Amino acid sequence: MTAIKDINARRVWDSRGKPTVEVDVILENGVMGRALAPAGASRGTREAIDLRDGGAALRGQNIQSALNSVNGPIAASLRGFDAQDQNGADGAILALDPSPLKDTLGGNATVATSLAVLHAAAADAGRPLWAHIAEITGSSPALPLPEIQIFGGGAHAGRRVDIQDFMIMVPGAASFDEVMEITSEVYFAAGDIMQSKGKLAGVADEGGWWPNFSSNEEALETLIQAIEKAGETPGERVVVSLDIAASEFGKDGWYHLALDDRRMDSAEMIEMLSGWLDTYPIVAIEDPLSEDDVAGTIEFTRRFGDRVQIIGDDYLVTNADLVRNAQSQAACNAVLIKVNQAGTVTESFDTFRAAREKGWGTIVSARSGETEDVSISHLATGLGSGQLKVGSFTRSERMVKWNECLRIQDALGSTSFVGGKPLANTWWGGKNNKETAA
Ligand code: 2PG
Ligand code: MG
Repeated sequence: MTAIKDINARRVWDSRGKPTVEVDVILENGVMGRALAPAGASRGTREAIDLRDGGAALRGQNIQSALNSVNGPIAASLRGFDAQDQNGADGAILALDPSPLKDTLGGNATVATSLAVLHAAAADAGRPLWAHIAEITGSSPALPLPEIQIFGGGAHAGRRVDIQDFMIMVPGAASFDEVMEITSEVYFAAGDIMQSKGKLAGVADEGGWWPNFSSNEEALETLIQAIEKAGETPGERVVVSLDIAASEFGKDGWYHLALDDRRMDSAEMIEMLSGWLDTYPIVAIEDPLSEDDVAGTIEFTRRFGDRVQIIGDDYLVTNADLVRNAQSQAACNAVLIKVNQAGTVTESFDTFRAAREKGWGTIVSARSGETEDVSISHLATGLGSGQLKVGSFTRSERMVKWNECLRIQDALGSTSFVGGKPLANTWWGGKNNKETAA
């Protein structure tokens, strides 16, 4: 056992220039672990909250109250605790704030502390974080398949398009390295096409291009053209994935696409997505319906669950109970894992296990507000989650995560990459790709 000697929180700044929480956990032997809290913009209503001070200063975004949670009650309760007992440390945090949304301590306080304990324990055990995570969860480590944003939309681009993330995956690549190479070609091809058509308006919150499209479908068409311009055949090595983030424009069973000036009920929304699934090589779709549209999500899963990955983000908020409930209703077949939605590492592991028990897909994900923290690259690898979603292919708070995976690749070997498998044998070899693969 190595006891926690001290815990210090300080204010640092995230990728949006907003204050966030950084926590140092220092052990008796001088070993230290450090982690930073990310922040979402399109947040699920049931996820752990970020405690912010309100008031006029810093637009109400200051986090002194969250720092006080860490430096006060959390530090007092964890001092002397065995850093190797992640479960126990997280249990002690939860005992201080049993509220479902962590609104007493703040999810930003709890997530940074919980992850810092994990880092300290890994350093104390003398192993890389990914190896520590694999060890304590009994998982087989593997380099994840990246899900990479090419255009941003929704809450991340002034709602310039309604759909939030237009992404690619490169399951046909032989290594993580090759995924990066192909992604770079597609990303810049997309920028060139948009520039030449006068559709380029800058870069969105997560580093994807900020589009000036006149319809959501134009974004999809342009993505396909970019894949082709990069010398690839869409649906072969490179496939498409979307985060609809439908809670941002859907409520009470109604959906309003501002760009297309279209109001739809749940059934019409499903029909529109069905058309996209038939037309484009889309293999994964996140939050296709809003978080309050349970019937729609069940219906969407019934119709398309055998051919695409249907990922719950705002719908499941990294909550093991919500995952089990969705499984019993046959809603979704995969879950996004965001540690700050749950609030602690242990709760995120529980959600991961609940998903895996029923054969669900698991995608470790960043937030739109990010930092230099690379914990999620290690989490995705150590858990063998299968996929990692980080945002786009520019800006250091994104690239630092991809680059960390490349360093892990050196340690693990390129054969540990989950992609490179024959398409027809995988979930991404869904209908669209089986036709191409046949
Ligand atoms: C999402 C994330 C990342 P945010 O919806 O999946 O793209 O966005 O962090 O704003 O919730
Ligand atoms: Mg999402």
